[in-house]
Amino acid sequence: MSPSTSRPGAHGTLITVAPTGAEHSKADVPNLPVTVEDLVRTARDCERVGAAMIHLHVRDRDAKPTLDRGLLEEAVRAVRESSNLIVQLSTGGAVTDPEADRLAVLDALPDSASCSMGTVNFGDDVFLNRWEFIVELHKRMQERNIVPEYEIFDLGQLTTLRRLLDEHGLPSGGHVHLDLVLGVPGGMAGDLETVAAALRLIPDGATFSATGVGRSTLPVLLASLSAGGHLRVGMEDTTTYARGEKVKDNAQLVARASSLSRIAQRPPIGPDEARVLLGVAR
Ligand code: KMH
Ligand code: ZN
Repeated sequence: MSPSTSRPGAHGTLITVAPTGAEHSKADVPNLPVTVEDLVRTARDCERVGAAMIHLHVRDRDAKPTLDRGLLEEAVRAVRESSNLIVQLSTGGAVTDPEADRLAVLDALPDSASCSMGTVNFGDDVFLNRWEFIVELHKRMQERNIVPEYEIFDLGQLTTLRRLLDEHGLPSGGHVHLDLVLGVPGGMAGDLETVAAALRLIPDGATFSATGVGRSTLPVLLASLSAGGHLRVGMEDTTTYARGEKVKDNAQLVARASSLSRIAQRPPIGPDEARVLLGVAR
């Protein structure tokens, strides 16, 4: 099996920014964007330097992760109004979020949503994704015309993705895009060998991005670029820019990804080209 490099837009690099996540506390990472205003500023800044999609988790007034419907809708609306980025909501949430709340994220009608392909140890926690839950997420996204990004934390989850597509059909938009998340403690290792092993299991015609958590950020980024893959970067996954140097802001990570994409002769694609690549209608 081989991922697609012939699809429109695949000559360039889709850069997704994941600015916040659910794991870092504001106390530990004071420059983490947590308010809607922060997210709007981040979206604008990151679009300017090469991002085409934003993967959003939202926080409450106390900067704690939440799946509050009103806040999700507000964030989707605000980012759409202030940027042209494709808006992807996380259905992964935090490890403590119940399935019903994670499914209800889709009612905020983002352009895209993440859909994790299996259960994985997540540091000292467990990120639970039962088969029936995965199927329900997939079906609800089909019904609502939301384009999934399948999150892959371990190699076996690529087998689950194939089963999902075989048994329940293609996603909205008809194209399969997945994100390899490497380097989570408990998931697949963040190195070149593991990226290469994943490539063999990616469904024909699918596109992929890759994300390396923590110190695996750069090895995974470079491996993905060299394999014709796309990139996800951001403070959800990385808060250290270089040894002993904290990330300044998300745009700094996007700018670095853009520069390396240009060097690889696969420059960043804009949001409209990314919509064509992913089959996002809006
Ligand atoms: N926060 C993690 C438990 C996703 O956004 O879909 C799950 C996660 C994946 O971040
Ligand atoms: Zn996430």
